[in-house]
Amino acid sequence: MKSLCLSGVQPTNFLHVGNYIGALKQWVEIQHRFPCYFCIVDLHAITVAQDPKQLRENVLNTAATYLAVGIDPKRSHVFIQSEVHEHAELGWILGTITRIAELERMTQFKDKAKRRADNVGVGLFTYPALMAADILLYDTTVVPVGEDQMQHVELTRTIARRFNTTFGDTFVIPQALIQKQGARIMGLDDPSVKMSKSATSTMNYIALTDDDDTIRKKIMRAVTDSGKDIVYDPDKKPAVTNLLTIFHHMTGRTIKDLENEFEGKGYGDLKKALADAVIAHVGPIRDKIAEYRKDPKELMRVLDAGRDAAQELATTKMKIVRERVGLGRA
Ligand code: ATP
Ligand code: LTN
Repeated sequence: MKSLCLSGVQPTNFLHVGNYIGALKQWVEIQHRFPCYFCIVDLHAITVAQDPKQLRENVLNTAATYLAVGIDPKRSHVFIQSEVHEHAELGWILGTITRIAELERMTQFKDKAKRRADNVGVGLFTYPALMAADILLYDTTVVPVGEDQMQHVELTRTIARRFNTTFGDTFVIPQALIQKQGARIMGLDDPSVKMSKSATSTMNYIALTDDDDTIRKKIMRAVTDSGKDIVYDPDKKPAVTNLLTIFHHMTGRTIKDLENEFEGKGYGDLKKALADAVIAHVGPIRDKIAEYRKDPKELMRVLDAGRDAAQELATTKMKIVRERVGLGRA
């Protein structure tokens, strides 16, 4: 079976180092091994209210970010989910074989629904069926994501198997690809919750577009643990563990090496060095994002080519799906 990689990010805000470490950094490596499709999932973004003008800005910022971190459009296809209509169509079909009880178990739904109790749209609930469509439409074998998406990929596998059993072998069963360290970067202001684009405080995350001063300020103000040892211990030292994990991903240095360097030193020393490391790594990415946004011609060209490549596979797959399910006329 041919390997194919697909993943996506919601254009709900500027991407942050959690998105980068948990997802995008893996994409950059994977594109040298498999054909890759990276989408900007705007249909998912509207499962919570978005300002229409801002959404379009966010779509382009997200595309610019993909390229700025090193997604190579000569190797990988970058496209906007809503521009390939088959995503919505297959999402609907898969929704008809997805069980309410399965969707009720999704922790992302439970978290997001809790935060806006009086304003939960049906789309937020059926979100995983659309994500399954994104993945299954392309015979995806590998889905590189952060840990929070594991449950959605598991459900995608269940839905694919159910469809195959009911209608005949149609979909490839995909697999999530999750990093060992860094699959769940925590908030700088609260190491008990994941770093998130939609966090209420901007102190929660380091955006890939933050300027040097902002990066330094956010890191220097990051919450730390009691005690003063700088050791990797997710249970006893969640905040320091998070800072060490980010440090590891920004520099490639091992956690052991970092623990040795900071033995006998204070949290302030760790934070100063981490701020330097993040600025050195994120600075060039930020500058490239700005370049792509200033001259959108290249971005448009990449998104057009990506859409056309995705459309070709999506058209072929949906023809089979319609036939298997018995939709329309022969
Ligand atoms: P939102 O807050 O709008 O839901 P988000 O910041 O959680 O957004 P997504 O668009 O949902 O980001 O996720 C994009 C990718 O980044 C996914 O693969 C997701 O698993 C990964 N990701 C998101 N947050 C983190 C994190 N804190 N640590 C590691 N990976 C993450
Ligand atoms: N739910 C994902 C975004 C997403 C996705 C996908 C990721 C939508 N469709 C397909 C991988 C493959 C999230 O990051 N919140």
